[in-house]
Amino acid sequence: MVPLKQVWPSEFAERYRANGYWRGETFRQVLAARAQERGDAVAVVGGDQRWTYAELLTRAETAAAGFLALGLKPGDRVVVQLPNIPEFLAVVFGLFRARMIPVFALPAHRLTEIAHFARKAEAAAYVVTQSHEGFDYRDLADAVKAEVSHVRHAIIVGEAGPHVAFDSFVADASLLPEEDAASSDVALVQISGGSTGLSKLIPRTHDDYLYSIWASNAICGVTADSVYMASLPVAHNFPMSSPGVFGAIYAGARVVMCPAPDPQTAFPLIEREKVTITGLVPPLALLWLQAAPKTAHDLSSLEVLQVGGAKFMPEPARRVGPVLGCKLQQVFGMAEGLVNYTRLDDPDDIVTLTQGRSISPDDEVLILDDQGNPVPEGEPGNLLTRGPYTIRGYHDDPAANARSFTEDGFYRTGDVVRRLPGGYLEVMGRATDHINRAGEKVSAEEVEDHLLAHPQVFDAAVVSIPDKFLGERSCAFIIPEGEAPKPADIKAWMRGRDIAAFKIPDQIVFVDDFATTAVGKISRKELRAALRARLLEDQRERA
Ligand code: OOB
Repeated sequence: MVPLKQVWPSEFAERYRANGYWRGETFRQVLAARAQERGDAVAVVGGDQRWTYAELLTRAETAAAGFLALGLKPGDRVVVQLPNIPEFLAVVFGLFRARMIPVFALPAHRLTEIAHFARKAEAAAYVVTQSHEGFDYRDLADAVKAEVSHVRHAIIVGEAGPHVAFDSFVADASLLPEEDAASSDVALVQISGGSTGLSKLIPRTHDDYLYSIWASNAICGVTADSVYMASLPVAHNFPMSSPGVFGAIYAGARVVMCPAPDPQTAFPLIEREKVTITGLVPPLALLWLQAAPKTAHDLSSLEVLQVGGAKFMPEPARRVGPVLGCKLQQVFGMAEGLVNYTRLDDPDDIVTLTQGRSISPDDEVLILDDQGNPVPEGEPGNLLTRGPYTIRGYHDDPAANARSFTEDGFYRTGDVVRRLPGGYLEVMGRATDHINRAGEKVSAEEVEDHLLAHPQVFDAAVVSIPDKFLGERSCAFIIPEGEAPKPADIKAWMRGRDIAAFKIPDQIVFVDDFATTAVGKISRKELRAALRARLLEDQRERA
């Protein structure tokens, strides 16, 4: 197995420790400590379940024993694909307790993506729920096991069919490893938004991830009295750690698992559980702003609404306070590390016009032109970063690492930003070709690759176009091979590729060729830019 590690040069690691960011804690210790201090406090609520911290610890230990009893070993990687249910925490803290490493997939992912994560992580097991939003994950589990031979076990939360039932796990303290992980070990694996091709694996250590979590608690006002509701899919870095469900657990607060982010589902839960803080992507924030004036539910407990994952425009940003009666906090983060927040006591203009500033005094933020020179303050440039919770490399991917990291360890975010006084950043857009569809990151190359597999597609280029509701949507330009098929047929065929639905092009345009200049070969990046410009031009003409 390729070892999973994340290593900072020793002078950096020493500084991050000396400055008190890396505390030498592990996730196992965090839950054990909370269960000791606040055993009777409610840790998590979801469906008809309410577990105290003591109960969560017991359930995590039972899960750990169950994984070990199956023959899984400390160090094994386990793909976890669960929706917002309390069992998510039992599974994940169970894996931490057994010194196994969760690899987080989103509920929307399908066979193509899961098989890729499982292969790349050399996973030994896969944990899913029986079904969610009409999709039966047990069939997916069959397919993953058939396709990836080292995935030996599928563990199902719910009716297991031929697989292992999570409910069948029995407590057995004698199986649990005595020795804890080192805090510098990899605790978990996040998935990149994938700006080029397939998603990359992001190994995060106990030290670095926990730092981002407790420092986020301080910035976001999360304490033992908070009630954090996970509205977005909990496996995503934002609701997981910014400060998210892990922040809530770190603080000894209460987590509310919201099964779906729409106002009809979320508003009653806010009222019932007296939720104080939650996070949304911009399109959902628009829905909440629309629904709030008409709702009969009492939302007055809500103190902070975080919005991030994609750019939140100033106009709706200004409406959050008056309409929802809470503070807006903009969050600009990435699974690779760096997270920026507007602060709760920032003036309105900062909160509505910027995407915040970074967490740590030791976050190094560079804004460079295309030649690599710093741009003057206030001018847009490419954002690069390095710091105590930003990775130095993806797992087992030298080519991606050479592209995405500088020699001195800065991560090239691919975002174009400008820096305002006080270190606040305004996100202007992306330099690279991905589509930020309502916070879901879609790689143009990955979608093109699928399209090229279609027998009637000669060539394809996928671009983002602005969308009032989603922020961006995807448009595929296709040169057909022979007669052009119907766009609906292409979409239906894409659905058959077993990929997340958010990757299916929203719009398909057939063209005769891609030639834009007489110069001959042009880069796909330029090609996409030219096609995108043409599409926007057409739209303007029609308007
Ligand atoms: C979060 O993480 P990822 O890994 O899904 O996506 C990161 C990318 C950023 O590089 C940027 O392009 C975009 O998402 N993004 C934003 C944004 N927040 C993220 N673009 C504009 N404005 C924002 N507020 O999306 C993520 C991770 C942790 C916390 C929050 C978001």
